[in-house]
Amino acid sequence: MKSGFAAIIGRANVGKSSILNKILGQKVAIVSPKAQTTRDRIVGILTESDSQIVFVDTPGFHAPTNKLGDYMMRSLTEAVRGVDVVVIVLDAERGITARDNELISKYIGGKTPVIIAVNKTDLTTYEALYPALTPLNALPAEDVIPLSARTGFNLDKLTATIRKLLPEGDMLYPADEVTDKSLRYLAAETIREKILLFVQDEIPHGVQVVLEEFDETDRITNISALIICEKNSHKSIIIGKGGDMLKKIGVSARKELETLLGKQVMLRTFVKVIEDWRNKPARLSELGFTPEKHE
Ligand SMILES: Nc1nc2c(ncn2[C@@H]2O[C@H](COP(=O)(O)OP(=O)(O)O)[C@@H](O)[C@H]2O)c(=O)[nH]1
Ligand SMILES: [Mg+2]
Repeated sequence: MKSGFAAIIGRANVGKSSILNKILGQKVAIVSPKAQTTRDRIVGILTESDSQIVFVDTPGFHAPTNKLGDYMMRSLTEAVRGVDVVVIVLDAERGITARDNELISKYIGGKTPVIIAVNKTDLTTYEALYPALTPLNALPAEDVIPLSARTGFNLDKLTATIRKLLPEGDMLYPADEVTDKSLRYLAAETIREKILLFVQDEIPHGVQVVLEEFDETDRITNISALIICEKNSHKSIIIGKGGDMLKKIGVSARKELETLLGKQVMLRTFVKVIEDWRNKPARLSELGFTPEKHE
């Protein structure tokens, strides 16, 4: 039996969470076209007959502009500490940026083996990708793997390469566990994902969703969600004309939650303003970003 931890890191939007979800065949991390969708480390567990890979999904590597960003970068650093393998994800379509190179030079050549995963190959051609792979192949990485979270291309190669690098050991989590996050957490995140998808511009970056009620019975789950945003003007946009936007968010989230929970969901949403919460340490910890976790 082999078991161990593999951290998935990379700049925003390269598809870290998508790769994890596709490998697990289950959505444990929300995904969106906007940067900084993932705010915390999320564990996803792949158990097979002779191995257990514990993936650690992380926030995108960026230069923080507020205290939430500081928290996210601390969470990234912590997530990488002590893992057996680091997977650096790059974006095949966008190419290698200065930010990618920063991460590469930070982690490659250290004591933890690094795999470079070049994601989104479905958006490019071999001819276009090949020149970008050449310099990567010269790096002291365990392997450079072109792959696609969308189509699933080469994800088996990624897991096989990780497996080879893991130490011998017993399972670290129960075999039937897929994530360290609760259904309650996944439910709140599902609602936040719909806000990231439907609400324009920068507004969703200042949104956090808190569940005030999560009450599961045999037939139905009652959920009350508080959507926190930073300004009154944002609140009006999230609610929309005649409540249209909030309704759209609610309907879309409810459908997904019914699939996740396998039963009917009664979802009620409320919007509340907490000015500049992303810069207030007390508010951050109230909203689930607890600094204690990173001591
Ligand atoms: N075409 C394509 N899009 C992808 C792929 N992987 C992720 N995406 C998209 O890229 C965006 C960012 O994905 P996400 O997983 O949230 O990236 P993260 O910020 O690195 O976790 C989303 O819109 C995804 O649907 C892929 O392999 N192919
Ligand atoms: Mg993510």
